[in-house]
Amino acid sequence: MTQDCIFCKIVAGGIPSNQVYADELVIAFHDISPQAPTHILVIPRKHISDMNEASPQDQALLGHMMLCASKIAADAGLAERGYRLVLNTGPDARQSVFHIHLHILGGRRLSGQMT
Ligand code: DGP
Repeated sequence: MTQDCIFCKIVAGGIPSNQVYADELVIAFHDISPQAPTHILVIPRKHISDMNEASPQDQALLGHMMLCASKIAADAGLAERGYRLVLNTGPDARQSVFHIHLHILGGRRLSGQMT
């Protein structure tokens, strides 16, 4: 837990979230500012600021986040039509919360632009 991290506070239950999944390593909840009909964030319970801070020790955790995202997307009905997974790192990517999170975006035809 990092004192000033909003996502650490969500993990600790100090800030409410619309949670859709939780296990011993990650939680997932709806984004407060959805960019698509379905916009869910998957975050590790462990505080990792961004991908620059991730280490080989986090390999299994990061893989677990990806596999949880695919299960959550399937449970949300996105498997057939598809969805996008996004993980922003740093200012050029416009990362705004410095606790790693995987965006699951779906429920509409997304832009062909990756930028
Ligand atoms: P990023 O730009 O990749 O750092 O995305 C951060 C996302 O986190 C952004 O889409 C809005 C979301 N967010 C920020 N604060 C909160 C919050 O308190 N609750 C929820 N559910 N989402 C939040």
